[in-house]
Amino acid sequence: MKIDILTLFPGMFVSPFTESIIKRAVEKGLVDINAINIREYAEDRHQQVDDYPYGGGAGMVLKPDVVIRALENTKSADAYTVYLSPQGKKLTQEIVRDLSRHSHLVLLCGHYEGIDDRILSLVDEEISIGDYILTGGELPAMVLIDAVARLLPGVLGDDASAGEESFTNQLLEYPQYTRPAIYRQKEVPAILLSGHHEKIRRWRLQQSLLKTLLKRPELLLERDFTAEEKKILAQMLFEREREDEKN
Ligand code: 9D3
Repeated sequence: MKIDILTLFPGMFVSPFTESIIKRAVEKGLVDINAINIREYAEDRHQQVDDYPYGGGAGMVLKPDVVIRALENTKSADAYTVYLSPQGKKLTQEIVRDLSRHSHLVLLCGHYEGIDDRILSLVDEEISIGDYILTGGELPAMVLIDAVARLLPGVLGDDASAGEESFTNQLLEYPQYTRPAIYRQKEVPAILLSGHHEKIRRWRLQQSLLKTLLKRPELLLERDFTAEEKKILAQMLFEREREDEKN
């Protein structure tokens, strides 16, 4: 996948993609990430990229001719263009999955000052990462790239890619432990040391269900329960009843 980012701050994109998993994906040639300075497409002698808003008001607005030149020069025939903006559709794992199927993404980073509205006709989708105010679309673009890149074939190991099911599955992760078995008097649940793989699998599912119910109950409203999950939930309720009877 090719990813081109149009930004006034290309330097911001250096370190996030030269570390860890994304770095390896770049090295393997699975993703080609390019940050392009919008200013390169300014044609006047001051390399001006923004101007005062018509009608007045605070701040500046990115000039349509400069940004449109940048977009037209960057887009390929199969490019899919995303404008990162606070007014966009909130990024979800489903959108991430759809984006990961494109061969070329062009990401236009919004700016605190805003862009000339006529630029929007060259954009396929407007995306926000959530309802809080940032200073620009650069960090959201990095979030999007990180989320998309890890879905590309070969980026994660086989072990890790199976783990992708967890959010698709809409359950939170079960608790994990490593050595030592007792740390500051806190013990690892005995079941995990038992070697009973089937019991461990069921315990983990139970923990995932319980944690989701307690921390993110709304996730459960968006999915159905399997027969096994219903059985586990019924068992938990039954055990709670018996605890109540004792008290
Ligand atoms: C609140 C009024 N605005 C400032 C004059 C609007 C505004 C425009 C641009 C506020 C912030 C920004 C900069 N943010 C982004 O470009 C952005 C963003 C964000 O702020 N939050 C979540 N997702 C995104 S994607 C792009």
